[in-house]
Parts: sequence; C-alpha cells; structure tokens
Amino acid sequence: MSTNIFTVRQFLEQLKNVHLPKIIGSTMNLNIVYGNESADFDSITSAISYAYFSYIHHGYQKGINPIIPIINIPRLELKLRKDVMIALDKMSINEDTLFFMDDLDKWEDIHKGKVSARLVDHNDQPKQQYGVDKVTGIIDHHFDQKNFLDAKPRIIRPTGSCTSLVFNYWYDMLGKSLEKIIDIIPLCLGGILLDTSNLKHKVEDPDLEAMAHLKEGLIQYNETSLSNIDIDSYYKELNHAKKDIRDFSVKDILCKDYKQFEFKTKNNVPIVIGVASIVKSLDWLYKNISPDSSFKKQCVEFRNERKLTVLVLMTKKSDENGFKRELGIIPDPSFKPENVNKLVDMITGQLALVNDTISTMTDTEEDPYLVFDQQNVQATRKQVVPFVKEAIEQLTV
Ligand SMILES: [Mn+2]
Repeated sequence: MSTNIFTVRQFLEQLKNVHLPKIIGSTMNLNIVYGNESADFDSITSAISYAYFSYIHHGYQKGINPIIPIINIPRLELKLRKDVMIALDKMSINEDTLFFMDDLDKWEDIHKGKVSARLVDHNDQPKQQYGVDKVTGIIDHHFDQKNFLDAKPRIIRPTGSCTSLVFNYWYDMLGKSLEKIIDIIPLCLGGILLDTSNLKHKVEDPDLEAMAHLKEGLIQYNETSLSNIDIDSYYKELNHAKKDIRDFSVKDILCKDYKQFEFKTKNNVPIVIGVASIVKSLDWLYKNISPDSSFKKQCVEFRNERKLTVLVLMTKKSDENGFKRELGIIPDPSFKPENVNKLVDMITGQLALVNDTISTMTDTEEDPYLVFDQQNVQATRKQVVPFVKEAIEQLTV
C-alpha cells in the first residue's frame, strides 16, 4: 500500500491555506464547482469529488488555479445532513475544512466578473446571488435544460446518482487508476448507495460501472481504512442517518432537503414554489415533532419568510402496507382558491392524487392546507416539479 496518498482532507486544507490566500485579493479567476440547492449527499459528493479529481489530474504541484467545491447552503445547515456527516467523518473531514455559501458571499465581492463555475447534479442557470459569470462544465442526471451548450465536459444523462457520472468521467481522465484517489471512495460509494437504495432502485449502467470500480478499490486497498467498509452495513448506516430527524425542529425538517423555483403563469405572473422533501409521513411528524396545528402554523411561517406563493411538502412512509407518498399544498392567501384548484386539477392525473383533506388553520383561517395521497409513488421531486411548472404555465391568474 503506498503511503503517499493525497487525502481529500489534505486537498481541502491546501485550498484553504495555500491557494485561497493567493486567489482572494488577486486578479485570478475564482473557479468553483457546486451541486443543486438541496445540498443532498449526491450534490455534496459530486462537488467535492469533482474538485478533488480535477486537482489531482492537473497536478497540484504545478501551482494551478484549482476548483473550489462549494456546498450551497449556509454552513449551519450541514449538520442537518447526518448521512453526509458520517461519510465525512470517515475521511476525518469536519465542517471547518469545507466551503459554503457564506464563504462565497464573502469572496464574491472581491471577484465580481471573474467567477467561473462547473455545475454538478443540476444544469440550471446560476442564481444571481452566486455571482457566476460563466459556466464551463456540467455533469448532471436531471432533465437537460439546454443551457451552456459549449461547456466542457457537458455530460447530462439519467442515472441513479450524479456521483457515478462524476466518478466515471474522472476515472477515465486519470488513466483508469484508483491509486491516487482511493481516499474519496467512502464519499463516492455513499452517494451511489443512497441514490440507488443499495443498487436496488433507479440503477443505470453508469452506476454499475462506477460501483464496480469502487468495489475493486475496496478489495485492492483493504489494508487501509477502507478495510472497515462493508457495503451493506455502510448503506444501512447512511440510510438510517439520513432518516434520523427525531431531534429536528419543523424548520430544520423543511430546510433539510429543500428546493425553490420561480415559474411564470400564462399571463406572466411570477409564482414562487418551495418544495420540501421529507423522509417521514405527516402523521409521524405530528406525533414526533410537533402537533398538527403548530406544525401547520410553522409551515405558514416558513412560507411567509421565504415569500413563497405555494409551499409544497412531499412526504414518505414505508410500512407493512408498502411505500406511500403524500403531497401537501400550502398556498399563500394571495393565490386564490380557484387557482389552487386549477393547479391541483392539472397535476392530479399525473400524480394520481386522492383523498384530499382540506383543513384550515384554526387561528389563521385564510391559510388552506391541502393533503393528498400521491398514488404515483414513483414520482419524486424530479418528476413533480416539471408537472407543477407545466400546470402553472397554463394558468391565468
Ligand atoms: Mn442527484
């Protein structure tokens, strides 16, 4: 076993201590890579591994201007991702070693006009506040929005996890050798395992390909810390941590896996939709986190704080009766009930929504709170959001 492995932690420390001081306050470009705003395991892994692989590929000894991986949530929210914390801990990386939105906010002032981004796990136009001037690379597994057609690489195709695509791309670039990159195996492995439920769902060829190399790495380097990793128990450990929200506040739960979108109606009125993916059912939340009336009230507060037209909750439940999803819709009173009904009508077929319970908050009578069973259990946020977008674009409000 070679002893001169350049670890992910060493890479991050080098960025912080050696490279960033040279970049900040200079005329150099700020090169960043970031995942989608849910900042889930896959997004975080894709960003860190892209930057790490690129650094190794370009030869860090030659004083290159490296790519900085940005986790696009506030630093304080990382702890809500317990699955990520476990994998980082295996690599002796703590939150102080990483870079977040808060950091980008500080540097961006200095770097106006010089921020060059690679996008992983999404291919959207960068939000204005990120200060990105150009996008020079994309690796993603969401619907191709045909942005940045001259980006290199530009790899967009369906897979279980985006991590697989990032890994495969760089594995080839690095001459199909694991030797220099074995330290990042726990992170890449975790990304693929979580997004494919331990290779049981949504598995595509690139996932299998990446997995085969990662497994090879586990066997080949079994004298390192990797020897402790048993794939099945690692998956169970991560999956359990991901779903462990017992000590969270309502706001934590809404923030943990959240995305926000703005769509325009047919008559060009902007509609802001926030979609919170939640790993438990509403009944579980009412019982374990907050009784329903206060849960609902806090959802309304969240909707108001973020100035949303509609807050959407997507919940999950798995028991002896199988797997279930619920869809909660909490519109702002400014979004009239007849428009809410039209919106719901338009997505009901695609999502097979049934059993709606329309309840109204006790002391904020104007805030309706609609809950449906979503019988199309295959539809995750990746499918639900395009349906909602399509419906909104047909509305005249
Ligand atoms: Mn992803």
